[in-house]
Amino acid sequence: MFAARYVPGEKKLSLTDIPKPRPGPRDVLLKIRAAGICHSDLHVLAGEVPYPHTFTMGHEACGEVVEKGNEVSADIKVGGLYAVHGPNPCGDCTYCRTGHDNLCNGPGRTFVGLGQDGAYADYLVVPARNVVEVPKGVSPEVAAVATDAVLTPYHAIKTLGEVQTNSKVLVIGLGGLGINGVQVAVALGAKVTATDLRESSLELAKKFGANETVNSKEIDKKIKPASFDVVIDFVGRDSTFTQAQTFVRPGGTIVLVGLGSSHVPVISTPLISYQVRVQGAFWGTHQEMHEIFQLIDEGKIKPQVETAPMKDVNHWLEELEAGRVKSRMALLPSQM
Ligand code: FEH
Ligand code: ZN
Repeated sequence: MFAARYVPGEKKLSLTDIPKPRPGPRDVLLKIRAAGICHSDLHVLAGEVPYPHTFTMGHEACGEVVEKGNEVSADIKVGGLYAVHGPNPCGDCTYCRTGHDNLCNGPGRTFVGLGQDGAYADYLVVPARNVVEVPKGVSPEVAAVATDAVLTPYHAIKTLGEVQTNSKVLVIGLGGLGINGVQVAVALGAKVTATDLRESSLELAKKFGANETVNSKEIDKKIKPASFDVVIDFVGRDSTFTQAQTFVRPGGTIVLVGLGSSHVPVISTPLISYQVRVQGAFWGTHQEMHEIFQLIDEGKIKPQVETAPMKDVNHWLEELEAGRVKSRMALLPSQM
């Protein structure tokens, strides 16, 4: 079968033909229908995460179950469309058993497509416990990107930011995750201000229900400091994290999602004297996967997705790196 494989030290994925995998007793074999691309792929290809071995990339997966192991529940239907929970939790460790399976520290556990074979391929084997059925009205490409580009902002805003009706929320950065973050916050009943450098992104945020939009270049002139309950930084650079500290209220929360740089500056005195909480956010849980698909099925979150042939994965990763992918990109296998 076709597979786009990470090879240590190489800056492009190797397009190869490898044997089709077989499911173990508790696994399902998915025929991939769509795979989302993500900046995390770029960090790996840049050597920032030094995986020592080769694997098929693609951590945003959606596919049709074509075979299941003999111990897999009857709930999983052959022929059904399923999305993969990329953190690939073990189900047994303390984190998994206490509702934090995105932080699973099971022995040898790696992420689907990041450290073990993922979805840039015709087929993928995953544990049956780590798939969620896709509602009938949701397309494979929307489901694939949702496993990260909706799940991550949802976890950051609802669970970690504890955003609720009338919360005052500032969303910094309206890329593939931030624009969905606006929709999540709106769906939770928050009063949402959205900021980015790109006017087109501000217009999209307005369309998705942001109460206010402001260009990042003008935010210091137009927005009252220390006035938001929750600020989510989807960029993670010095400038945006500094903005987050300027606009969060005393006793408020900053949720850091963006991996724009390896370090961000903390301005100690206001952080301490205002007792601001800074919260890192990582991906999301299996339970939250069910919740986001409910919101997507209800039309409350509309992920913007472009599609392209999977065989062109290296081209689209270059386009992503160059900032030319407008929303989120899902790759479709050739055997469609
Ligand atoms: C995945 C693995 C490691 C860091 C960040 C990510 C994100 O793509 C998940 O949201
Ligand atoms: Zn675990």
